[in-house]
Amino acid sequence: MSAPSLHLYTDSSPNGFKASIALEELGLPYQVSHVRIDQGEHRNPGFLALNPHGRIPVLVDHARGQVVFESAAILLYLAEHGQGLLPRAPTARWDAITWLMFHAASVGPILGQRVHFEHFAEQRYLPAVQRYQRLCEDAFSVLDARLAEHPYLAGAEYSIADIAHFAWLHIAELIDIDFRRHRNLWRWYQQVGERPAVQRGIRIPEPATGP
Ligand SMILES: N[C@@H](CCC(=O)N[C@@H](CS)C(=O)NCC(=O)O)C(=O)O
Repeated sequence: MSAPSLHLYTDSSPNGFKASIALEELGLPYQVSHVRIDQGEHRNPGFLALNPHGRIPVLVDHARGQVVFESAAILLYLAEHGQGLLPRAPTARWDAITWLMFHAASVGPILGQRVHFEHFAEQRYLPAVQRYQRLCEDAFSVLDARLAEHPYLAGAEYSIADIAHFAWLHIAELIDIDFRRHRNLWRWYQQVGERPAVQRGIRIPEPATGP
């Protein structure tokens, strides 16, 4: 049997999970290469030839000779390729794209900086910690208000906008960034997290076995 056309380069991380969840949701065949960030593999010349910014995830579609990086672009590519996860009706479609971009431009970077300053920075710089805690709470409030009015971010339909947000909120929860008081966001988070494809997607790449 020939290898699947879609090839995902990823690591166990929020941006990587967006792509693997979408692939699982769409039921598309794909192969996975585990790019171990902790071993600097994202700085290898072969990987930099795919993404000059040296970040996962990267999706290669061998059939079309197409390389896509940036997780939001990968989600749009997969939605088009797999014909799903993006509503067809124009209003809901643009709502999904709007919330996807809100994620890409605001929620993802804010959570990324918060995690860095709270957990990984060599020194604890309180103004930065407080700034990203405040920005994070603002973003959570915006999401909570939207989800008070609609079951999903694009409205009635689950979409790539939900996948993008879920992946980062999953990491937030794992490291005890508490958003339960945002009750609509928490309800949505639990609901999305129960989806079998989401459960599978957050286990990719599979943990290595053996030495
Ligand atoms: N805006 C990019 C961010 C990608 C990103 O930062 N990926 C992280 C893993 S979640 C990474 O590759 N980090 C390696 C590094 O920062 O050197 C996207 O959405 O794909």
